[in-house]
Formats: sequence, C-alpha cells, structure tokens
Amino acid sequence: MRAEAGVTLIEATITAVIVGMIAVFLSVYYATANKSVRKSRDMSIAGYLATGLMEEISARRWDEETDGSISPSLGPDGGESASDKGDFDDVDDFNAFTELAVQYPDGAPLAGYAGWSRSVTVDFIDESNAPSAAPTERKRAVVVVQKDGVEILRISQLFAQNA
Ligand SMILES: [Ca+2]
Ligand SMILES: [Ca+2]
Repeated sequence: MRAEAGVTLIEATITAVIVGMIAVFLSVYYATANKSVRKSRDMSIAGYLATGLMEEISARRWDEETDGSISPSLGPDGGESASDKGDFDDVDDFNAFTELAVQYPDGAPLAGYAGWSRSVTVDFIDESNAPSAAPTERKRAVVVVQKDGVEILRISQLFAQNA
C-alpha cells in the first residue's frame, strides 16, 4: 500500500514536470507564431504603402523640362514646395521627399497608419546602374517604408527618358 502511494507521488511529479514543459513549449510556440503573423502583416502594409507612393511618382512626367533637355538638378523646381507633393509635376521632384505621417495623393492624412512613414530618393543612373552626379537619360526612384523608425521595405523603379 505504502509502495503504491510512493509510485503515485513519483508519477504525479513526473506528470507535473511534463505538463510544465508542454506549457513552456506552447507559450514559446505561440509567441513565435504571433511575431511571425505581425511581421507578415507589417510586410503587406509596407508593400501597399510603397507601391502606392511609387504609383504617384510614376504618374509624373519624366523631367521638369518638356523640350527634351534634362534639368540638371534633382528635386522640386521653382515655385514647387518640397513638402507638398501636390506641387510635384516630374519624377525627380520626389527626391528627398519624406512623409512622417502617411498621406493620400492629394496630401490629406491617411488614417490608421500611426508610426508609419515613407521617404524617397531619386538619382540619375549610368550604364552600369550606378548613381551618377551628371544627368543621364535614366532616373531611379527608391521608396523606403518605415515603421516606428525601422525600415520594413524598400522598392525601386527605373524611369527612362523616352520610355
Ligand atoms: Ca517639377
Ligand atoms: Ca524636378
């Protein structure tokens, strides 16, 4: 009788240890799964925000100049405000543009994206796909999307003068 009670106590202890180990395993498993769900949700939001802004850039003409010459300076031109994308009429006006709060194409705030930001750089690109200080017939726009100051996604697109 006493021996049987002893075995039961050992069994109970072993069972408690096993249940404890399973609990630890499950909590680690769910934490990891949660993190990966959050990560994939962030990635799809970042993709939406990046492609949205790239579409806005694509909608502009290739250069400030319309006579086939190339404006040597990248960025907004005379009379265009660097902080108001509604002023932008060519692709490189977006160079150094930053949206600390995400906006619609018309500049109105886009609700529900607290902590998200977008920024753009535009470079002239040479034949070897490297940035060029001198004007070339190709510009590359890079859109970077951040969440809470951490880069989530960057996409780039080439724009050729006679495309
Ligand atoms: Ca312009
Ligand atoms: Ca420009």
